[in-house]
Amino acid sequence: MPKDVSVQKLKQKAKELRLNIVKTANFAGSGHVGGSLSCADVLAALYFKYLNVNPEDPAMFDRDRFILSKGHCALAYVPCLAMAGFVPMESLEHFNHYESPYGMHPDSKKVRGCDASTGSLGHGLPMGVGMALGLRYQKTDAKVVVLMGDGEQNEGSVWEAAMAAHHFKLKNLIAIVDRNKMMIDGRTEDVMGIDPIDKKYEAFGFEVITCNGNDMNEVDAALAKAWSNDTDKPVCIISQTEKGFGVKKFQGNVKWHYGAMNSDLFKEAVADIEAMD
Ligand SMILES: Cc1ncc(C[n+]2csc(CCOP(=O)(O)OP(=O)(O)O)c2C)c(N)n1
Repeated sequence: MPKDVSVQKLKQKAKELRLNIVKTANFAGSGHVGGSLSCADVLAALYFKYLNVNPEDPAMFDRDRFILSKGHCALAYVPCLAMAGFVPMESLEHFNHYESPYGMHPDSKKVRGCDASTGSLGHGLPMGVGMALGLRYQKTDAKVVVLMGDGEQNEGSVWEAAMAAHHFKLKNLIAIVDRNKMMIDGRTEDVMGIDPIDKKYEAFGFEVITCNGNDMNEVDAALAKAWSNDTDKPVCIISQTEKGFGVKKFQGNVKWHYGAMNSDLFKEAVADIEAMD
């Protein structure tokens, strides 16, 4: 059951998360800022309204499961877990440092509240299918949410899992595609086109919802619809976003898939985010 949290509050959380993303990248010396900033709104809405998770009891039996399939965006995920109380805020200061438990990709054995180790793209949806089936056998109403990249859709294993999700009628599974239209080395439609991605998921038997993933009103409405899924199909949210959203120099700039900020750029990034609504 989603919590009663206003869109305004979720917007504040997303802004706070964006600030923590650039601060963490600054502590680490570099990071996947582009794809982390694009999915900040979805992560904030999930962790502060929708997911039934408990920082006091991260292994709670009937918790909802979240899988960051685009694992390189641990730069957004670990700060979000810190804000939600799963890991100490100070942990952000040694993100990706030597021997830190908080690496560039999340490790479920080291990061409190993390249910899946990810980083090799294309594995989150297959894991999510297994978890969703397991939860059904255990007769809980818990949901499994898998956040994928759009470049990640190039992995064949995503589509094998999508077929299985439909076959097993996994209505407790919510796949989210962060459709920021860019991957590591260019625009998705130049590297290996995925459009029409909504029609592809429809054809694979998903209930498809499209939203502007950088507009909290739309993110909230899309997640509300996904949470009250009354079909027997898995859900796929196509979250239309902009890579680097919130920082002018990063927005829509493929060079900022991954990078290191100098101190001037860091200050600019913080100022841009602070000026957001
Ligand atoms: C199997 C695999 N191949 C290659 C990589 C290297 N890699 C890291 S990020 C990335 C681009 C991913 O693009 P996308 O899924 O669109 O992520 P986003 O743009 O949201 O950061 C790639 C190819 C990887 N992590 N896993």
